[in-house]
Amino acid sequence: MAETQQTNGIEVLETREWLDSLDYVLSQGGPERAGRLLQQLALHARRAAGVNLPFTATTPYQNTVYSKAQPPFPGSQEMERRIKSLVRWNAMAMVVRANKIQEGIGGHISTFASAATLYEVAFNHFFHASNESGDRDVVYFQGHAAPGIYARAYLEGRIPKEKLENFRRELKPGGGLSSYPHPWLMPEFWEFPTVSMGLGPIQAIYHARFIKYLENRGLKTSTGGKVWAFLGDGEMDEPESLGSITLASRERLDNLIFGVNCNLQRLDGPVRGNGKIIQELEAIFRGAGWNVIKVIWGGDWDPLIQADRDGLLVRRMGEITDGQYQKYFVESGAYFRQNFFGTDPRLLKMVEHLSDEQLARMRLGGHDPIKVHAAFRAAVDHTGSPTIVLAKTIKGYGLGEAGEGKNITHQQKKLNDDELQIFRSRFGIPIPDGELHNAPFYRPADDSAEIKYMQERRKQLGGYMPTRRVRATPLKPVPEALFEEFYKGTEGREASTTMVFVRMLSKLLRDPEVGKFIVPVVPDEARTFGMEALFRQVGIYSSVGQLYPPVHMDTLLYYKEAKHGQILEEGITEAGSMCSFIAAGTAYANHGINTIPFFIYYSMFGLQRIGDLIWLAADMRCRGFLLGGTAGRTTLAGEGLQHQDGHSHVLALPVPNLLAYDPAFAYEIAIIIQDGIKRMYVDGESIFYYLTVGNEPLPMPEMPKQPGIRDGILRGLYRYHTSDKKNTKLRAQLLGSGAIMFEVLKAQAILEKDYGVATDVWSVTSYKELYREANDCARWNMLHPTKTPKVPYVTQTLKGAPGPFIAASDYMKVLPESIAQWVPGKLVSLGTDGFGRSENRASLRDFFEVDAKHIVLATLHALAGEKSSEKDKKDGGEGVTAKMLEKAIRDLGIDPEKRTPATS
Ligand SMILES: Cc1ncc(C[n+]2csc(CCOP(=O)(O)OP(=O)(O)O)c2C)c(N)n1
Ligand SMILES: [Mg+2]
Repeated sequence: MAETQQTNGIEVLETREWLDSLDYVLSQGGPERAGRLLQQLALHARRAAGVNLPFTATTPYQNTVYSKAQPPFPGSQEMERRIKSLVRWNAMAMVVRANKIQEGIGGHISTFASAATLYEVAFNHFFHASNESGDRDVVYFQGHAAPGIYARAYLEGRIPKEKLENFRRELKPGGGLSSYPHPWLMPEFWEFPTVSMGLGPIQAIYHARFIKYLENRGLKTSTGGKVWAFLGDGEMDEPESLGSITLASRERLDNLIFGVNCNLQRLDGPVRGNGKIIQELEAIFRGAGWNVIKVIWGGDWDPLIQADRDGLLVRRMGEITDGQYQKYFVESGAYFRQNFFGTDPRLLKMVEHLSDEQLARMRLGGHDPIKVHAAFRAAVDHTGSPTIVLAKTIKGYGLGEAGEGKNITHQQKKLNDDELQIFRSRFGIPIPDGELHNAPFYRPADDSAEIKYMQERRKQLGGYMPTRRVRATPLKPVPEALFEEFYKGTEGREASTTMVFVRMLSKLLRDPEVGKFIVPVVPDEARTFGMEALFRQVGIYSSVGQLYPPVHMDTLLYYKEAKHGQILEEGITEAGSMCSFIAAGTAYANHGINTIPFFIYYSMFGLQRIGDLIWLAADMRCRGFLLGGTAGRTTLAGEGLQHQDGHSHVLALPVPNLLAYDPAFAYEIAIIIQDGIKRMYVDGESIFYYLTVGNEPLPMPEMPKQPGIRDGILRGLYRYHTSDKKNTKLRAQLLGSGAIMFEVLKAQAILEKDYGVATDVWSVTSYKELYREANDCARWNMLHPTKTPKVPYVTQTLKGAPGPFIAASDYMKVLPESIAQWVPGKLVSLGTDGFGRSENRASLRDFFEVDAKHIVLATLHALAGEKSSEKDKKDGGEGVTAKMLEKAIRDLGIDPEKRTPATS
């Protein structure tokens, strides 16, 4: 016992001596010198005696920026506090009023309440709408903090009071404000939809990377802008939040700053009740190579921390779980004293000069403008890696009993009169008691000191934020000559539609006008799509060029990485690739650059896997072309059920401004892409495209010379082939799409030759377009009963075509069925409902019943049900009878007892 004490005694002495020496080095050489010394010591210990220091991914639970190293605050703290209070009040009032007027309309008070200081410091000192080089910062605002952003815009005079009144009532006369950031709904205000959690952070990473891409390729000359992403600590649990963080460090994205509001709570309760979210995130991000800045304690704590020579306080801070910290927020100062400091008399002694009241009000770092400013300054000045600022705050800060730190706070939308009064008094809003009940908005006069101050700050920083603007001027249309070879077809040679597309892409890349704007994006699948020749032609983008001699350098197809490389070869990440697509497809607005992205991927891993990002792209008015490669449930042979896509066109239906095409022929692709570039980049429409392309080699025909074919291709339907057969009573119309068009053409030949059915063939390039237009007509007709009814394009086009309509595609039957009510006749749909199989194309098409023989059978069966056929039979004519059908089944070699593909 005595010996241990003695050992301890020596240890204490020894420790003290080392600490004194270190203090001396610190005072003489500063923190950097001390840091180097410590590194040398660690190295020496390891080399000399194999001392292995225990791995720690975290630093102690204290602020990263040492209080003595804080820069002076560059503004008037008092003025900024008053402005912040006004923003707080109006943000709260907006939600409370909206819910008083319309029960259940929703909104969030507590998210912004906890983040107000983070935003206000940034708005007054960091967010550049324009910097000296003409560059700008882009900011991803946390979706649920929207009321705070609106409240500030109201004070700036950018949003009138009437609109504030209509928060979440967008359909009110005069318009309202959308719940969350939606560029679709507020195209001059919001830039980035962020409310689907996790999509903000991943977008921000790829956006920051795309900015470097633009700069390295010489397309963007202004520099120095930062990408800020303000995020929730609960949000960091989304896989998309963390999934791409190593890209940011690998690419040394020092133009990227994450600000995580660590209020320790999410919707239901604590983010990490039994742990510490700040430490966990620090470990993750440090491990990934980010610069981590923690802002945990406010200035009130500085004297205590400085007096904590033995590290007792810091150790105690590190012991407490987040669940317990949250309890301190709602409990009294006495509880805090007893529970936190009461474990050690020395800790108690540290705070004996503070009253319970004072203890309860000790501010956290995220609520202290000086600490937040210091952290942001350090983040902005940091070079060589991305930065994450982890700021500790209290959820519902300022709401007091109405929610501060409580688990219900996220959902709090109403404050009673007492709570309003307390809030008003705490933040010093000059609204008299008598008027409080309705939580009125409050804005001081334009010439008040507060408004003048905030206007001046924004002027200094280049203007208001957020502001969305189309900054690019329209492109010229791509010359017709570029596409002409595709109108000619392949003269009997076989080519897949993927090959056709890649050839078109390669030509576009060479075009002197538009070439430099083309951004091919591919998630490690270029070889699958036969795109490897592009590696050499335009290079793969790499921010460092190519630091190694690539294999096969002597060949034409070597893996060429270059600083000015044009291809974004993203590796295996469809989500990341989609974010690059979005960054490129919105640069026309964000950076005034008309980049045209072409993102090609396995169609199965698109709308199904990253559908939420595609929805976001739509909201963001993103432009560009999504290419669902190796498409079609029966066209992609061998790959089986996790690869074979037969439903992406169904999943494309919900996205309002996404045009979806399933082209069969080279010339169709040419017409669609040419027109797409025009509509998006010349006419400036807020649309984007989805095209499926297959890998089955097929002879691409010449474009039929018929008037209106272009229009037909774009609108979704045109007649491809008219039967030569005259004088026959049996007539049918076949509708084909994508690779199944070639089965349709085979069926047409069989029907004519073996069954005497005169058969026309139609190419349906887009069921979605047909459905949308027909629906529009039907709606208009319902609303205008006295006017001449509009006839949908599909009805007009198919009018008078005799016989039943048989539609066959590589997609689900529901796709053609979506237009059935507008088809002037009986429609039978053949499609690929069900799980795919590993098989060859012929077997797959037999299994899914979309091959020529099933198309023939479906046609004969439909003819048998036709009125004319019934009549023929009565007349003893040549109508199709059940017996004939039975024979056809036999002759065609169809097994009537085979399993149903839809459910097997
Ligand atoms: C993908 C997704 N899932 C769920 C939600 C619903 N939701 C909205 S806010 C919220 C909690 C947010 O917590 P946190 O990220 O910590 O933000 P805080 O409000 O605490 O700042 C949840 C679950 C959402 N918006 N997006
Ligand atoms: Mg939170």
